[in-house]
Amino acid sequence: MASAPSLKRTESLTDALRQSRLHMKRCFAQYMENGKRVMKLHNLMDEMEKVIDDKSERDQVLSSDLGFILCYTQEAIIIPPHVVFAIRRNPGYWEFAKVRSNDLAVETIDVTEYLKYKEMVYEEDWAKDENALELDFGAFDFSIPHMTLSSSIGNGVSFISTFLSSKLSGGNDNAQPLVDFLVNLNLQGEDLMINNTLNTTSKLQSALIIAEASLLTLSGDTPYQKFEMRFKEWGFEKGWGGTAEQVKETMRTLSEVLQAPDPSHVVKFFSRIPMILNIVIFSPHGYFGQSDVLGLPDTGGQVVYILDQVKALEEELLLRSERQGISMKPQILVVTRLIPDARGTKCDQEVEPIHGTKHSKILRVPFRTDKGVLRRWVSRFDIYPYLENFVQDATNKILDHMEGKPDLIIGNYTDGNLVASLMASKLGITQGTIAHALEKTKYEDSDLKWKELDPKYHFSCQFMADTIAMNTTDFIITSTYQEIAGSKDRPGQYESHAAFTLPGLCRVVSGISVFDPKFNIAAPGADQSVYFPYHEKERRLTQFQPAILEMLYNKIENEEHIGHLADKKKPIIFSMARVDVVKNLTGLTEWYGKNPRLRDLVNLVIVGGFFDPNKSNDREEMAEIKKMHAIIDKYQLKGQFRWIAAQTDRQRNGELYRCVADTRGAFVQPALYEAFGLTVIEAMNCGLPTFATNQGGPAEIIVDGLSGFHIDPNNGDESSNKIAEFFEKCRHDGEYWNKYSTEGLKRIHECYTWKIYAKKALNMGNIYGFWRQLNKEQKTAKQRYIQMLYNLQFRNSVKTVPVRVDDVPPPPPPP
Ligand code: UDP
Ligand code: LCN
Repeated sequence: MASAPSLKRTESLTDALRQSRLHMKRCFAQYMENGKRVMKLHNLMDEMEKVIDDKSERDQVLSSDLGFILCYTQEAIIIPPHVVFAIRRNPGYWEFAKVRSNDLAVETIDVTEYLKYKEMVYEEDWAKDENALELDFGAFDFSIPHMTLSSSIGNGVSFISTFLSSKLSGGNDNAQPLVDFLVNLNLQGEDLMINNTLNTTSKLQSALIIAEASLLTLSGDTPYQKFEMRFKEWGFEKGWGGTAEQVKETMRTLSEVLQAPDPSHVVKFFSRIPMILNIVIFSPHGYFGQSDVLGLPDTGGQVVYILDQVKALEEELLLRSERQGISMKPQILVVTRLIPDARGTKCDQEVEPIHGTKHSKILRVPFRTDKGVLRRWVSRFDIYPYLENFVQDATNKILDHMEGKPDLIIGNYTDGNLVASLMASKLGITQGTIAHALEKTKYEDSDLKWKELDPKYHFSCQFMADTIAMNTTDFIITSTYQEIAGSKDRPGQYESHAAFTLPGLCRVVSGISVFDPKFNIAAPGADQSVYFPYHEKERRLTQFQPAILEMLYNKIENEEHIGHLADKKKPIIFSMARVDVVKNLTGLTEWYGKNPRLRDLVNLVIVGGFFDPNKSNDREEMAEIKKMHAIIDKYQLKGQFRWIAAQTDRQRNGELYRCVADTRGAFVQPALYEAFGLTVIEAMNCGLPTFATNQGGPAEIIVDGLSGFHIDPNNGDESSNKIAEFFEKCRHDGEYWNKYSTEGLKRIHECYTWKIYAKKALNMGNIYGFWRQLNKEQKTAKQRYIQMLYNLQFRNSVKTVPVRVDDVPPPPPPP
């Protein structure tokens, strides 16, 4: 965990306490009153209110240095007579200080000591055990450069290319690792770029000069085959380009890198060389399919993301291989679980070509236990006992399908990232990870309370699997900055793994640093052939419109919709999500119910889940469904509100967003927390003005008041009034709605497209492919540590997860 170098630490806290000593003493005495515990900032404030009941006095205290420090306090641990503060003034930067309540003496402590205080609340004996297991992944990173600025977090490629450019400069010897790397470049058994003839920097530089001169005599479009033989004699292999012009540009870039490297040339060169053709993408859990799977347990945006990602990556790979002049075709395999009890989906098929691609497939491998193949679905929280066999079986199948090793392995979510780590380290392949959402920050104090939560969530496995994968992987793709390092007030999802503790199991004093250059932001897009603007009339999928209008407006209540919209002229505010607590569709419905102004201005339509709680096999979902029915009754919403069951047809959903835009309505994403929020960018792509939660990814997607609006899910009145104000303004100003529709689209085109994503992701694959070679020794040492941890600790945690047995025997084999 980084600590802020410029802060005066202890002195500033001591001074702060001195400023309002009397009040502070009372306050600290109050904190002591209920004994040892963990307090969040709002708890500290509430307790302060109890002892300083005069508001002006309280304001005075809060405007002092102490108030300033309190604002940055994330939590405090009360272990009488001490209050121990965790202070975070900037993303990634933490300080820890201990204050003695009776005399307000202050002492700065390190992260290990801080974690021990936290453990004291839950497991004092273990906290005091001098030999308790402590994990320190950072101990292996001494040779890896780290960023220092919070603003640089997530710009790994740019940081590494700057570092590489200085490492490669200063003489031929320094550039030799790049030459060695190019000599060894090989894809599917074919040597590329240069052969052993050009095995030193000076030989390569001279040959590049000769080759470039010869290229000047050729017209730019001369195919590589025309001069291939001559180039081979000089030591060049395929991969430089398909035409003389392309070859010249790649050679010129390399010459620049060898002469005086600068970061932009390093990035450009690595974006041009053929290092990746075959990619494996792991997403083992849930139902992974191309139709009828959304709405099934654990199956949401991750599936949408991966299918779109594959299309974009394949397109970019095809473009690149043509530009590189190589004839081999890329292949992407999405590897997931084969589920024999497929509930009408194709999840029981071993191989399925991916729509919209030429060479990509889904490969399904079943979970195998001692009792044979597991037929039923298992929750992502219970998946750990099956993963080792899955890796073995999947690896064999992948090697078979690809007729060799992949060039890049990408994992998704905890299970996929663990599996990717095991396979990538075994085969020595570049690895990337994607979390979508890390579970740790979703539940308060989930690390400290792991024992209580483990029977349901198996966090002892999940948090360790995540930490193992973060440390094994070569690079991490995130959708937003906040996913890594949060915001000013809220720590990021990865940041929460910087230091944490599972009392009784292990204390992670250094899990991952958000300043590690492996972090990169590459935001996903939405498929623009499905989600395109409402005003592109000639592209509109008119065939769906009658059914959509029926679904929105008819008065019938059935299995697909309940409620109805009496006034069809009103704009619609629309939301679509899985019906779980965090998505907060019930919250939105209640805000609407409570706000007569909003009800007067617009209708509300939500899409998600089923109406019959008994159809769900998820307790949380059942409760949300029941709550929704209660809200509809309580606020008498029928006539202004329509609830449509989960919709699985993406094409039709695209048209649905556009039909809502036709009403000059808006999309509302009210989640209590959203890791990224694909629906937000789907809506914006369709030109639908969007209001989205300020908790998580959407806060970054939308610039509040410019390309849409932020709403506070914890302040329903304020949020519903903000929406009402928008529609009031729209009533009076015909252009107001258009402005937000256009600005939303502009934001998408600038930052959130799959094209931008694919370029970034493949550049990462290449540059980190080289980086891992440069840091081989450090990587091997860390890998050994991880392997030991995996064997001695993680496997034991996995043993605590029950192995499922199918309730019904498998059907007899066909005669
Ligand atoms: N979705 C859908 N039908 C539904 C609900 C959601 O097709 O009834 C789609 C939605 O269009 C989006 C994805 O599921 O593509 C949800 O992704 P998001 O990132 O919003 O949330 P997640 O479910 O991944 O948490
Ligand atoms: C999971 C989530 O919770 C969403 O916020 C993301 O948009 C989705 O995955 C795709 O990454």
